[in-house]
Amino acid sequence: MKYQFPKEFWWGTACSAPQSEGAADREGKKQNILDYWYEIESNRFFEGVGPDDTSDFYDRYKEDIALMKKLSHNSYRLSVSWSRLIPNGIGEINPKAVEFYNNVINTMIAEGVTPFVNLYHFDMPMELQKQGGFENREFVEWFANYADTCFKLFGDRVKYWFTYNEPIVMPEGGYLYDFFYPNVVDSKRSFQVAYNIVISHLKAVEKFRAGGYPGKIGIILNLSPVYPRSQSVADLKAARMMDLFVNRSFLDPILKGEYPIELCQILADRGLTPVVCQGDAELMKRCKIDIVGLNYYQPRRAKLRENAVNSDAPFMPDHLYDHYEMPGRTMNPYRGWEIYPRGIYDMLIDIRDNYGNIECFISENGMGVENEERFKVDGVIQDDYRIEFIRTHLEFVHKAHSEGCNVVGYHLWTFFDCWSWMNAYKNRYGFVEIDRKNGKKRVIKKSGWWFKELIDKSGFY
Ligand code: BGP
Repeated sequence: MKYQFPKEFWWGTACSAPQSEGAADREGKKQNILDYWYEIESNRFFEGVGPDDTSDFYDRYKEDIALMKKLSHNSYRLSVSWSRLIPNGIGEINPKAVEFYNNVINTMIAEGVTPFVNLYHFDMPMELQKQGGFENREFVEWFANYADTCFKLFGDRVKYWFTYNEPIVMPEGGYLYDFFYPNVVDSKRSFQVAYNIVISHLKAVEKFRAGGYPGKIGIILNLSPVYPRSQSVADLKAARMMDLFVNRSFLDPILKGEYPIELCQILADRGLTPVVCQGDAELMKRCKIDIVGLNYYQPRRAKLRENAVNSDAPFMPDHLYDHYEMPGRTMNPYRGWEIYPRGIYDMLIDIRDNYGNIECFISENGMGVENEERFKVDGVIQDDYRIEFIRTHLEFVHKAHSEGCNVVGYHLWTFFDCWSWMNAYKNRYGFVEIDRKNGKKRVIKKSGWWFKELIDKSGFY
């Protein structure tokens, strides 16, 4: 075997509650921001498909978990829907939700699929959003209590917990660049949101430690190694700026216990420093995690800004750099993301060398493709491009592992085709097709079988 992985390596996939469960307004669940956003602006969602029309995991979890087992997966990351478990965000627990998550967790364990449970995947309960959501400092207590409720209810069986998936998406998408609800465009508010999320994560970790729950706790971060256009001082500086905002802004406070001084200075110079509370700095130093999940899809490339910033424009991080489109780069044209497998290696080396080689795993990696039905032969999608994508990335994961990176697993995004926010069902990512024309029938794609063989052999040639 040319690429042999350890026997105990985690193999599987990840998805989230809002993208897979469906049953958006059934059995006690109340609205989250996605349900609400869709209600008021369905035009922003591809072909008008909303969060009520997903993979129906709520009703079909048994069938789906059986399929995971069939494909030899030993782990799966799901998320708890906060607005299903605690419909108002705080207060009463929904017994139907407890029953559902208990059933899912128990079924997974019975099938030999270890549950990795994430607490927040972009789905703020609407009742909390109405009270300011992340912008309200009280949020940190709301989140910590929600996390503690989950630990108490499921912590006897769940051994891998994650506070957030891609926390940067909320300040970036929801408060800066208008690709997520609540569509605020305001850097000061965005930095406050980012800061409050970090503190809420720390408070949840504190609860986990205080409760003495067994298992590990971590967070899932989406990282993109940043490459400069050239070695010119100006391009290097642009890359450093981009890196500070897209990677270090969450990595450093969470893994090192402090923000990069340079980043603090940039915000201070512009009067954008978030409001902090007494004790926050100590909390940051104290509450360390056990494991970090790394989502990797694309690299980022930076160059010196080519155009001056309009002096009327309020500050945005991308005033400090420009995106660079490297000639000859390989693209996934459907998603508009560059494909650069070496980036996964550079990211892992960064964690090894600059973050104490903390235990980590690839928590998302994948390729969304539009109109996959055209690749069907005898009813099965022949997704050789996905196999190629995974294989080339895994070669670099293997290289990083053999060079001492503490990487313990690989999860593809995602198990079955799912609803992807504004892109809805445009791009398909799954090992398993959801045939929407035939009652959402599950059909394993070629890549699903290929990955099963890889897991069975703990590697590939
Ligand atoms: C990640 C998210 C996932 C998933 C994936 C694919 O950023 O954690 O929720 O959606 O990206 O991206 P998209 O759905 O935008 O194509």
